[in-house]
Parts: sequence; C-alpha cells; structure tokens
Amino acid sequence: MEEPYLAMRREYLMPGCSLEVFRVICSRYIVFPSTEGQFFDYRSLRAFHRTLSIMTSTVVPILFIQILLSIVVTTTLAGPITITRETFRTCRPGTWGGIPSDCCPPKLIKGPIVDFCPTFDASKPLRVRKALQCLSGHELETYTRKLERGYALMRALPDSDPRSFKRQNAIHCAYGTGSFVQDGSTNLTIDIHLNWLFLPWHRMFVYFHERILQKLLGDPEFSLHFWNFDNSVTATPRHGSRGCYFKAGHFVPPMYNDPSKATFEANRSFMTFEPNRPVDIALDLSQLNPLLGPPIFPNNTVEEQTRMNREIMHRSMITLANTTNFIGKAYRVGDARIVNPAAGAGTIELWPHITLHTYIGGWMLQPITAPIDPIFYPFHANMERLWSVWRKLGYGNDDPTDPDWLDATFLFWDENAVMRRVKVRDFLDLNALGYRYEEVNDASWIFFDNSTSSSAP
Ligand SMILES: [Cu+2]
Repeated sequence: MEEPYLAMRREYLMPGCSLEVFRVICSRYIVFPSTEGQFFDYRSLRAFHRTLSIMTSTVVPILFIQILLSIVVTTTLAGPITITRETFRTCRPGTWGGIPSDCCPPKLIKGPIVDFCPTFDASKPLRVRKALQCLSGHELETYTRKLERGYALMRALPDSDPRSFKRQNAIHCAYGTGSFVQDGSTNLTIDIHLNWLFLPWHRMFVYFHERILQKLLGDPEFSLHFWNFDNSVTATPRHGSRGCYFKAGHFVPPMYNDPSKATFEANRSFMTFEPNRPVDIALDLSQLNPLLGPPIFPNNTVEEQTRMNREIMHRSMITLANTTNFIGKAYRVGDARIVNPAAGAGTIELWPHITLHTYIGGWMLQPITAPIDPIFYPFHANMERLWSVWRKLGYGNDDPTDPDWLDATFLFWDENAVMRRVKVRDFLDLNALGYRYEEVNDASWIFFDNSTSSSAP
C-alpha cells in the first residue's frame, strides 16, 4: 500500500508551481515533516495551497519580471563611473551620515574640457615629496614660508575661482556626499569614498592642489611634503641613508599645530594639541556613528599606542590586504552608493584613513568639510604613498585590471582653472606624474610581530 504521506504529497504538488524552485519548496513542505507519519493538518495545507496559488499567479511573475529587468539594466549600463558636463548640470544637495550638504559647483562648466595626459619630461629629475618630520633648518624655514604664501594666495582667491581654498573643499564635498548623480539616473548617486575609487581620486585631488600651489607660488618645482603618521618608531640607521629613517612621524607635524602658521587649524580634537601624544589610528570602527559625533579615544601610553598603530598598519597593509580588500569594493555605473564603511572601503581606507580623520576631529570628521583643515593634504599625500608602498611589498599585490576601474573618469580644475578630464589609468605611475616619495621607515610596521615589543625592528 502506498505510504499516506506520498499520496498527500502527490495531491499537493500544485499545478501552479511552474517554477522549479517552487516545486522544490512545495514538495519539501509536504514530504519532510511527514516522514515520521506526523502529517500536517489537511485544512492548513489547503490554506497553504491557496496562498501559494495566489503567489504563483501574481507575486511571482511580477518578481520574476523585476529580476529580469534589473539584470538587463545592470548589464546594459555597467561601465566606469564617468563625470561629465551633464553630471555637473544635475548636481544637487547631498548627505553624509545623515548630515545634509550643499556644495555643488556651478552647474555650467564654462570653456573646454581638456583631457589630462601625464607629460613628465624624463630628462628632469623627479620632484621629491619629503617626510615632514625630517625637515629642519633652512629647508623647513623655506618650506614653511612657501606654504604660508601659497595658502594666503589660495585663500585670497574669490569664491568664483575654482582654485580657491574654499572651492577645493567644495569639490571634495560634492564628490563625497552623493551630490553627483550617475548620468541617466535619477537616484544612483556617486561617491569617491568607501569603494575602489578612493585611492586614485584622492591622489588626483592632492595632485591638482599641489599644481595650484605651484602656480600661485610661481614655483613649478614646489612639492607638497607628507605626514608620515604611520611611522611610530625612531629607528637605527640600519636601513640606509637615502631617506628619513631616524625620526618617528606619529605626532601632528609642528608646523600644522603652530597658531602663528597658515597651516594651523583650531577646529581639531584636544588630543591633537597634546605634545608628545602619538595619533591613534587603531580605533575600533564599530564605535563610529556620525550623528553622535566623535567617539571617546582611550588614554593609551605612548608605548601601547605605538604598538597598536604598528599592529593595525601591519594588518591593513599586509595581513588583510589582498588586492580586493586593499583597494576597496568595485563600484561602477548602475551600482548604488555604498554608505556602510565595512561594506565597501578597502583596508587602507578604514585604517588608518577613517580612524585618523576621526582622531583629528573638527573639520576632518566628515567629507563635507575635511579639506578646510590644511592637514588634509599632507595626510592624504601619505595615504597615496602607502598605496605605492603596498604595491612594492610583493605578496601578489597589484592594482585592479578591470576597465571599469581604469577608465573611471573625473573632472578637476587645474592650476589655470581649466577643466581637466582625468582617468584612473593616468594616475597609477608616480614617475609619469613627475614625483616620488622620500623613503621612510616603513619597516616599523612591515616587520611587526605580535609577539615582540614596540622596539625598533
Ligand atoms: Cu575624501
């Protein structure tokens, strides 16, 4: 005699279950609980049958069509994020972390848009961006004076000039608050944070900032030096004499903390003004909530902080840093803006980038205002230096080869206020851009070993 549950199963294999997936679900629903002779109540099965019949005749076809449509739209539209005149025209107020922003550039781009091509003259030596902590004497004085003058001139430019200090902050704000919308879309906004655009876009941003300073100073050889915040160890000179190895860089550079200097900014966390307090780049990111303001940082000793910073750098640059994890999540046309750091940011964007922005506080807390603080620029110079270091570390580290990354295209005003069309692929080779970074003691975190103390490697 046929098992009762099999008979019931046959009866309740619904003719309306046209999709295979539903056949499986339907048959499982009846068979599995019945194997021990524990049958469902017949009436509840009938109710279930009716519900599924309604679903299969109405809801399922609608869902199916929606899925098909989204696949078609995505495959048709996928491509590199591309900023155009139209993107500027449709710019609108944005938000970051629930905070509203209103920083669109003028909707009409006047004049031509000129393609940017690296035009480095190979017969000239590369300019060198140096570690701020190793500048001293005449070199430091000259550099400080130049920055003083450069920022005075930049701040004096009218708001109508896209090279003004204020307008440079505004363009970072527009790119970082979902103010730009993907062309042809009404709701897919663009962000250059929390995805694979983070590193190249900020390299471009600092590059054009430097070119504007060069132009204002009348000094094409001027280089914006970097804040070597990741270097927390004063090393012995065993690594050679070509670079800056003898001095830790994990304090706020004095010229950025001197109220008499143009590079000073008062709107920072009190911690940044405490002499001899190393920065904390190892914050637990789960504590971040933009609407609640900055979290409370622990009062670590210098030795504890040094160890934690080296550990997090080792993790962010080596242990966790395969290509995808390091560069950040793919982000192309058709993709929604990523707003959860853990969902899209590369390891380097999380630590030390977000953690140090948070530690500095004030304007630096959010992309709406971050470049108002001049420390943004040497900070981000070091970020892109670390990208170069990561590529040289081995471990198979390499940049993505996906054309949707390589051909992502942005618009920046150059030192002559001419709009330039810039692709990621043009910003991968520092030599082609005409500069390099002074060597520093990256060994302080490269060779970090959990089992050792914070003494120099
Ligand atoms: Cu940014």
